[in-house]
Amino acid sequence: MSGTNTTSTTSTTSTTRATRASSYSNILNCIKWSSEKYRTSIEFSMQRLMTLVIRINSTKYTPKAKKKWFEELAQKYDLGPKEVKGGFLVVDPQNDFCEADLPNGSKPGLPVCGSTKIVGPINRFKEHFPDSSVSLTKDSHVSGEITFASTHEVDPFTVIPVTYTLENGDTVTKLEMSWPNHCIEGTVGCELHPDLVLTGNERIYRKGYGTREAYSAIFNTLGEQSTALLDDLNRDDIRIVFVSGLARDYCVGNTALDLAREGFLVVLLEDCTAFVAEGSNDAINTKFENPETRVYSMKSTDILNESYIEPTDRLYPKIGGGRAGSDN
Ligand code: VGL
Repeated sequence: MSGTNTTSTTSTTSTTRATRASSYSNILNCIKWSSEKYRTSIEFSMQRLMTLVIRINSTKYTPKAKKKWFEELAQKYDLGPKEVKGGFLVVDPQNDFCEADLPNGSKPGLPVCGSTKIVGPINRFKEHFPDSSVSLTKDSHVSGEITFASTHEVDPFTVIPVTYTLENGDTVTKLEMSWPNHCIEGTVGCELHPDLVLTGNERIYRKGYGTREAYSAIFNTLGEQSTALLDDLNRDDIRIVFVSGLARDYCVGNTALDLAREGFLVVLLEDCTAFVAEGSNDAINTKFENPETRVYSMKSTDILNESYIEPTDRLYPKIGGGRAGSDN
């Protein structure tokens, strides 16, 4: 499945959801416990925890160093290897959401303020992950899309009633934001930003295509599971998901909240996301701020804290057949 678009739809069993939820609450209990024990704030404990998680998952350090960090983490937080398996998700990093003119000289469909600034931090964070734990999503529309303002002949950014037909023939009407045309499949605006460093082996999921709008990378706006992302994360035992991309107030936000509801520990990388419009979707921001929703906001640069890393902990690309670290 690597490097291919996937559109298959399957459902999660309540058992897997319960298992993840319980491993998640184990992580939380440990953080609370450790913050009391070490008299640090929960935020500090979370940051140290995430720094260790990244190092243990990273492709950039020696197995020996990773073992040392895992032991620190296992001792401090009482976590097993499965519980610290991390994945990196980049939501909709597409040309149409970027601020600059597109590579073909045309204007982006739905430019997101500050979007260009996030590409560098995303690339630097991504360097730590093997391709198999990196997922990207692509907003994938057709012209005449159900939530395009042009389809309804209204001004973009007006809220409109949209009627969806369910499989059994019933209809559901929902209020939806109407958008300028964007991310139409086959156009340059739908393509991934050219400055993203990709190998082609990352997992890519299409969302928002067909007769349903989808902001979340897991469920569409009717709550139907619309990608295989959830099943893939689950199958790979990924329990902690670092979320980045565009836009924080829509697709990133809804994805982060859905992942948290599904029992994952979700870390939203503040400096790796940008808003369609600051304050445009206060409901989502309020949910992030609520500790019950379990979405932790942190800066990627704080997590990638490189202090206390010995030169011998690092794996360098082989130059002249040598490397700084040892392999055991
Ligand atoms: C998005 C608005 C409309 C997003 C997609 O990717 O956040 N926002 N469609």
